[in-house]
Amino acid sequence: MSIVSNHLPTAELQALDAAHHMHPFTTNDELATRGARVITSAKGVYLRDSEGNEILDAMAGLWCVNVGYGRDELVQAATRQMKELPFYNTFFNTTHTPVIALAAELAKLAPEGLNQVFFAGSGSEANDTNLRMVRVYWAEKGHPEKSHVISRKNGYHGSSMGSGSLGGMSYMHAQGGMPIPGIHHIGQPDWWAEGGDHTPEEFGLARAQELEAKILELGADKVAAFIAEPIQGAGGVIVPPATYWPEIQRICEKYNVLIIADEVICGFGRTGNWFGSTTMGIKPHIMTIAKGLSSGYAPIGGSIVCDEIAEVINAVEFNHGYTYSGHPVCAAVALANLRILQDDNILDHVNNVAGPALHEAVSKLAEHDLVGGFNIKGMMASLPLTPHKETRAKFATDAGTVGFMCRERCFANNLVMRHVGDRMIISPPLVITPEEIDVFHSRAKKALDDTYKALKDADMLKAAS
Ligand code: PXG
Repeated sequence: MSIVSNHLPTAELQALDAAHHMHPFTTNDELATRGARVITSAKGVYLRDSEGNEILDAMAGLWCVNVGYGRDELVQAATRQMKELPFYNTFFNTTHTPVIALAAELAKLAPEGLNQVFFAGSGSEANDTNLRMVRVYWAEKGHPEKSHVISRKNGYHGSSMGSGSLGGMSYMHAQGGMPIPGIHHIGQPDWWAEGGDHTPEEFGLARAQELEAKILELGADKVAAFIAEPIQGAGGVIVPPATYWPEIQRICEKYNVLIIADEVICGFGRTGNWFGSTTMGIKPHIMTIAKGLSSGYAPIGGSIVCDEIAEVINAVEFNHGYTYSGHPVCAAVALANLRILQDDNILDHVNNVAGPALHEAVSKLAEHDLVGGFNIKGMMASLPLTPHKETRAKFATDAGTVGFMCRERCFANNLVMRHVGDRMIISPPLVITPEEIDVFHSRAKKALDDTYKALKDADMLKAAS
């Protein structure tokens, strides 16, 4: 076997990567000509690459490394569990202590009435579980036709056939036969991009009422559930207007439609509470969890299910599950991660220290000529880029061109900010300190200055007509 280690020159690692590794959501041929960035190690909020750069990770990996890199407690938990019981399944009438402890802890942390957990290996798998579970629930209640699910354009729920169909990403639907039948998408509450002359409150209400219109169009007796992220993440950190969620809640109650809150990004402290549902005042029947559940140290996801649904599902054999449902090592790591979040009072840190500091940094960045405003809740934020602040104008270039240019200049300044179209996204580890947020601010400011200059030089500061 060839030895591949961090000691190899970057170019050799890149060549091997290009020869054999197909990256997700990537034009691999294009990447092969540039070479992938090779990350070699990480500590706290900083990544190190194969060229020795120390990069501030303002995306917490992929919205997940909530407790930061290099937490020895998580390494110890995995090591202990690997030695004791590296794997056993949770099928065939068996269980094990890590999964028992994790399910019990999640029931304690979840909102009242959500007390049972079905485990999966990822957010995508968990949402596939949810799709089947709500359909089985209604079928068992004597309403098999109550099977349609309503979701939102530009929502993200995963990449499998089921979860990708629940998601509303048109570029995903364009490939491979998605969405599957029985899933319907309504408009998103993105006031900044789509609100026009409406106030945010009017717009939030109007977008929520699209749900009522869709339920009436399909027939309330056909609609099983509505699924949404409390705050859209991959869609661009879209914090809905205050009128949105109360109206959604009212509509779902009126028509007996279940609410699935996808907490994969919002969960575990990201919005300042254990769950985004609490922050946004949602009463969900099912919550999807993953990412921050283990701070990304081990792949684990799941569905936290309300008593009413659990009672029905538990009375039958639900023919569903994954080899790694409740994987003991992942469960042990998740449990240790939840302990860190509690022992280190990370929610307090988010609410009283890091959240306010990030708010200040982001609002200062929003003063930049290239930035049209900002969205923030807790430790997730976005900065929409615009050629004209006052009108929230879009760029004349294809959506994403300017965002990509800015992301590249972030990298050049040792900062990871992701772009969604022409919006810059910020979702750092929750443990980030005010001093590290200062570093974030100065690198982000420099990246914005560099982008602005490049746009000016190329005569690209033009609004779409
Ligand atoms: N729900 C939500 C809200 C997510 O953000 C998933 C489900 C799917 O989870 P898994 O573990 O199957 O990936 C996600 C994942 C991005 C990006 O570029 C975001 C996600 C995944 C990949 C990329 O912002 N979110």
